[in-house]
Amino acid sequence: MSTLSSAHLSELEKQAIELPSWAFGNSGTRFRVFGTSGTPRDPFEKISDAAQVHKHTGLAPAVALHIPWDKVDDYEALRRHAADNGVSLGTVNSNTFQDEDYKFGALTHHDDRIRQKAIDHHFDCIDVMHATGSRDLKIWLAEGSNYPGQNDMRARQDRLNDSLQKIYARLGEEQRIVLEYKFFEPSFYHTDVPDWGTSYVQVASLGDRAHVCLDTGHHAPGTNIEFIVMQLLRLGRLGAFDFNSRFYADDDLIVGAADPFQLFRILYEVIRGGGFNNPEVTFMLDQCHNIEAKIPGQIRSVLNVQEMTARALLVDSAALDAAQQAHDVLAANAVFMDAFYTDVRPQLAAWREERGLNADPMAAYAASGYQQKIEADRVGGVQAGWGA
Ligand code: PSV
Ligand code: MN
Repeated sequence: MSTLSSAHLSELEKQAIELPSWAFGNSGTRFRVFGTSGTPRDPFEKISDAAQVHKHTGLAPAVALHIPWDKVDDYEALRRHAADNGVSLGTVNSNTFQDEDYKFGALTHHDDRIRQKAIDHHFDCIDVMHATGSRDLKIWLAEGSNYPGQNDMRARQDRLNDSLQKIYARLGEEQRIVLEYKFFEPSFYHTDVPDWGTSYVQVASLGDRAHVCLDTGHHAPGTNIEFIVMQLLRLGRLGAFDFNSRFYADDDLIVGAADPFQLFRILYEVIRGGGFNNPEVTFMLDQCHNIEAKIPGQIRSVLNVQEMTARALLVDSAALDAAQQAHDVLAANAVFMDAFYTDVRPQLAAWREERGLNADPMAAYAASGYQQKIEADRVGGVQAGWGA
């Protein structure tokens, strides 16, 4: 049975996973959004909650923001609040899906006024990034059509490219765009950025600081996501992951919950392709906790990513290479499966203690009293959620 070497552990020590601010707010399905006692009322409280995840795991030093959900008067103050809590502000997500004007598109819209409004929103996001010290602007577009013939798909690609060129030109020297794709929803016939190929074509035309964001929940069932990971790393355009898991559509469930083996396979290709602990490839979560507790939900998520990374590090690459060269199909597969079936949890727990963390971050959070405190303190106000 393989064990993690000190080289593996020092790689794992550097692992960093950004948390989405919206994971701490209320969320739900289109049927119901359930309120939860203790839910943050503003972005400051979301950051405080996110900091708890880092405190107990050492894995989550940054928090991604969503504008306007996380709009504040003073971004410097938000940045200081994050620093005081031991975290930093990460990726800024734009939002062009909750405004009447965007019913038929935003960056692809045929009406110049509406398209400019959407471009201006991204300019505002870039201003926020300067204040928060964020490097990445993540763009996910809810644009497309529901019926054949409804739209000129080609003209929309051209307008999208023009819009992205203008946003890209506005970026600071150190800033980047990551363009996320999603195969359907909210549009059901065509989507303007449905797949990694479209995202790649669009970002490649912009320049070196534009990359693809791969959300693990945004593919058709059965898609070989690790192949896409391999290809984007090979092309030098994998900029970010939005990790989550899915059973059916864009379920935004806890990463590694639905299919830990898929997460393992993805992380193997990340390591193989040089994307692990590579500052060019941001690891982020994009999840919602509709029915489970939010802070422990995030703790569980980052631990799942750490566990599957540890297992992927255990793949014996020399043995794998030898088996592949010899066309020994079963031996090659066995090397993979041996690593996947290795339970790394006891070793990670012991290692956590060596680093001054609790062996069991879920239990440590439960015993900390933080949850009881926020439930008692956060009375009144409006709980944060989609649109707050
Ligand atoms: C909508 O599908 C979505 O989940 C995208 O994945 C974005 O990353 C996220 O919302 C935040 O805008
Ligand atoms: Mn996403």
